[in-house]
Amino acid sequence: FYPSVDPGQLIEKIETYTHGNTVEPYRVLVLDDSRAQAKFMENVLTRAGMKAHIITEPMQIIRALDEFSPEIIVLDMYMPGCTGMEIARVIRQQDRLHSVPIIYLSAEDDVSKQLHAMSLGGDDFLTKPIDPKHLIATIHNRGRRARSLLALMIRDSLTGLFNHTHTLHLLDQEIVKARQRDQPLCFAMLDIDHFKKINDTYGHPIGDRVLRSLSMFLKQRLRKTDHIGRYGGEEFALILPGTRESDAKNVINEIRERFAELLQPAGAQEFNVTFSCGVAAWNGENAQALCERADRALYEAKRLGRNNVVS
Ligand code: GH3
Ligand code: MG
Ligand code: MG
Ligand code: MG
Repeated sequence: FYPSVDPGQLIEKIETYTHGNTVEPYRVLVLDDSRAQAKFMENVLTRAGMKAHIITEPMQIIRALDEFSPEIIVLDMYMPGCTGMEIARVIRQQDRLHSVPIIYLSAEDDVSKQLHAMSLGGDDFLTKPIDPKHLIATIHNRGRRARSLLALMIRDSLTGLFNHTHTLHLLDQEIVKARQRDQPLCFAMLDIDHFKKINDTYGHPIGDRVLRSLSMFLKQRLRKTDHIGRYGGEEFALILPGTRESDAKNVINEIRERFAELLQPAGAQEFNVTFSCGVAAWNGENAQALCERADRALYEAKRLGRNNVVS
């Protein structure tokens, strides 16, 4: 039933409103045991400007989730040895995949069975034969909402920097890359000096503005490939891929000196803010151990009198 319509024709129209601008293509994972259906899906998705990863055996799902890291998952219902429902249940058990939309695509037309499948973690139930326009529109809408939700989930709302959880996730990823590429990596923990006093003297809103001011400052001065996170209240984490310890220290010291010169306005008054920083060069250890070393270096920087960078 599938290739009765020429996908190319209708997809071109869809493209104009879904991918008119330069959005990263949605990564869509499709599991369907029918090779013909799989091929059809690949064709439809690719022509709609999406990145399709097609698998035809349920056993391949674990690896595909890991390596392809899909943003949307399309599941067939009936396959040898396994149902789409079972797959959905497994996916939903993983925190990391909690908000990834799951769309069933099946010939099953018994509504009670469809609802049962949805109750196990599916977001939509589409029936075959599917109109490609309908399929693409569903995937696109689900994908767009999942993306905007994710964007909120990984950022800190005050500064717009990555939040604590995502920063640690990025650190894990960068450690994997550094190992694969045999490249250096530095992690730095940065903490504003006497921040409590700033809040007490000028008020909490001014304190918040200092946090935003430092965030902007860091964003402007670090590389595109670096990651900046708000690790805690007035603590920031810097992940510097491809950077050696001495270079990291130099860059951060330069930022420290410049930031300390900035005058922070508070009504008719102005004041200066400094920070201390601990840097640790990755030496093959895991993320937790690396963080602990940076934290110890930060503690040392505070102990030595603040407004300095220690490795
Ligand atoms: P040190 O130099 O040793 O780091 O001293 P400190 O005062 O900076 O450190 P301390 O941990 O004693 O105080 C941190 C303060 O940061 C206390 C807390 O109220 C404040 N803080 C945490 N989060 C925020 C925030 O989002 N906004 C504001 N304005 N203040 C915050
Ligand atoms: Mg099937
Ligand atoms: Mg602190
Ligand atoms: Mg502090």
